[in-house]
Amino acid sequence: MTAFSPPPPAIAQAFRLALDAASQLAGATAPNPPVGCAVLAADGAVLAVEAHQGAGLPHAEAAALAACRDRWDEVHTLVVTLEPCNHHGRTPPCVEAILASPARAVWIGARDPNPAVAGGGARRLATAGLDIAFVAGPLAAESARLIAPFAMRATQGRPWLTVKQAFTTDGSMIPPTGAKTFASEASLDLAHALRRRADAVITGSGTILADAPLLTVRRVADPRRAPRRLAILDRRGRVPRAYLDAARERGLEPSVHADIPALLADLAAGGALEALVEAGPTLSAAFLDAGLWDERVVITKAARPGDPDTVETVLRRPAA
Ligand code: AOF
Ligand code: ZN
Repeated sequence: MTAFSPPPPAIAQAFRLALDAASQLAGATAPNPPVGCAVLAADGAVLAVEAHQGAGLPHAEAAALAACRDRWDEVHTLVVTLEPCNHHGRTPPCVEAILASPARAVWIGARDPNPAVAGGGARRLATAGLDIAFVAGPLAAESARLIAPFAMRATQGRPWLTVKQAFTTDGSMIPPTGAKTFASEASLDLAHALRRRADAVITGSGTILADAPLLTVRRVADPRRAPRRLAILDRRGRVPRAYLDAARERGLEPSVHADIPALLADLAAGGALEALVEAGPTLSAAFLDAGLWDERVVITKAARPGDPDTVETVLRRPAA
């Protein structure tokens, strides 16, 4: 690669744009991963930034190149959060679109864990004479984190599991009498952002019987088009049909399961990449104790009214 064309800060800035564009679509693309792509001119000018909008729609690279039609001859470098695909799926291979463009270089954030792609896209582009580089450091880690749910389903056959819990400072998960939550406005925004990026919410019959939670995304914009799954662990068939019907009317797709492995297998088979466990203490502990979690988000209510809640996020295995 001609060392400074475009200059390294322009590449880093392009990764930032591509990662941010893709993150907006996390939770909307299943069973495909969220992917972002920026196209640069030789001097680093940004010609286009696009994200993959969902399965069956154009991949990020194809969309970004299509957005460069007016400045086609300036297309020089693609910066993409995921290795370009080299296979015919629901859409044609991105490597073909790249090879049909004037692009000479491609920067890649993460390798594609899809066995149908696995290294093939980067190799193919390199063989055709393009300069191919894999970004390193925090941008590589962010790119890997973005596709971690997709990789989890592809390699482990289960969705990425985020377990969200909220506690008072005395360690209780139970809200005061008459309230469904004790969380602050900021913590509620966070809870809805976590739901937005999930393809499924997992809860238990106890929580439903106690709170009848809505479990929809309301406080943040949600680009998702398909119904979000609501997977309920209910060994004894206690959840009333009326709750399931009302959930469907809210745009959710409820299902009832007798055990956790069956629930997870069903979600993965349905294409879910990420599931958010929003459950009471017993079911949350069941996931955590079985090692069935990838990310834990613990919200602790501030002791003094008006103070911000503390939020702790822990990844079980940090990305790359
Ligand atoms: C990319 N760019 O934006 C995405 C990729 O059925 P298809 O044609 O949509 O292909 C889906 C596979 O392509 C998916 O499993 C993953 O390996 C890759 N996703 N690849 O180059 C994209 N979304
Ligand atoms: Zn592709």
